[in-house]
Amino acid sequence: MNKTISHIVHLNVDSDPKFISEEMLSEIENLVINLDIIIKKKEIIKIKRINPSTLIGDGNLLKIDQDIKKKKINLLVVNNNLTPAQQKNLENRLKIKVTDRTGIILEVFARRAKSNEGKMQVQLAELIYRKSRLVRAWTHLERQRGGTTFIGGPGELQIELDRRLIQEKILNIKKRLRKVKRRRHLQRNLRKNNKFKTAALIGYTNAGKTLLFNKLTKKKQSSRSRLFETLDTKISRVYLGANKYIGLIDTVGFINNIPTSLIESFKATLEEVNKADILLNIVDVNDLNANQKIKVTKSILIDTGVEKNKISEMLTIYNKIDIKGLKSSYEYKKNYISALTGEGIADLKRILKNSLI
Ligand SMILES: Nc1nc2c(ncn2[C@@H]2O[C@H](COP(=O)(O)OP(=O)(O)OP(=O)(O)O)[C@@H](O)[C@H]2O)c(=O)[nH]1
Ligand SMILES: [Mg+2]
Repeated sequence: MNKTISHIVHLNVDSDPKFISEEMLSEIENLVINLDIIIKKKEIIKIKRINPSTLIGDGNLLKIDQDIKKKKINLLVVNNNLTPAQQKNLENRLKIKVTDRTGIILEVFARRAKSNEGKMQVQLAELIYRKSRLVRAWTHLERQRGGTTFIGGPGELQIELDRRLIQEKILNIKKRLRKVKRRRHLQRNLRKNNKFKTAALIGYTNAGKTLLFNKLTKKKQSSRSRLFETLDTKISRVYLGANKYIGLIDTVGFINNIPTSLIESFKATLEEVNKADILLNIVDVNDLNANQKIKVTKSILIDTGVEKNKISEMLTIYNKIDIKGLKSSYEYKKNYISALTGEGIADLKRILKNSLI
């Protein structure tokens, strides 16, 4: 079977918010590797102005074209968002499949989705993406492996779904998701009757939310160094001492430039977050982009309809203090923990107890 061999480009536009480009490149690299795609070349291209028709300017495209031929590359990944026209122009020009950041993120989500609800939400996001762009879908011979429609495999067949059909499917999934929402609502009411307060772990993907959830609840949810390991929401009790409990919620992680179709579709999952009494923003303390990621997290919360005061009262928890041996510099700081070694967890429980009860 022919492999997908890719070239990854991250465009650093002068006017971009100041995310560190190298980190952004390694983030997309990580996602692409997770899709079993070979990376033959990766580069950061600095540009002053974007080219409206292809995003990437002529000079750079020429070089990319040469590489494609030399290295037998069959997929160009652009770590920015492309308009449908730009995507089409690039494909026509380079004669290979081109995908953007949204395409890659949707594909990763599709592979990770396990529960019915997760699958429905990802499917909805894909349909919204496809409908708004009317891009041609690439049927995937690897569908059985959980892949979907955004990256071409071998022998792929290009099809275009009728817009009406897409719309029908969208309505159908939305209806099914509304049922999930009603069920959640009932469950929440039950919890309320039990006088359970809830705290939601939120934040950038890979920050350590699930490991912390496991530590606090003694559960064994899958926590791995893979972006978007968690897609479904889980809730479990945590004992805080003195006969006090809270419900702790673990949920899907966030990412910069998250596709709007995903935010739209994950509203059922994220509702749990909206209704939580307190939000804990888990941040990897070693992350060079930590501050940018905190901003991203806040803006996604706003987009998903979380109340402003809940966001301003959100607690930021710095995780992974065990890495780099910086323990002593965090020793007396509040909100600094290691979900791995358990440092700071007792303090965190105290903070939760005080703020919730
Ligand atoms: N060294 C160290 N590693 C940690 C710590 N917390 C989490 N990790 C690791 O970081 C990786 C990501 O952890 P997860 O718990 O899956 O992260 P997450 O925030 O749930 O990620 P998503 O589900 O993708 O949103 C895993 O490999 C964890 O073992 C920590 O305190 N110290
Ligand atoms: Mg997780």
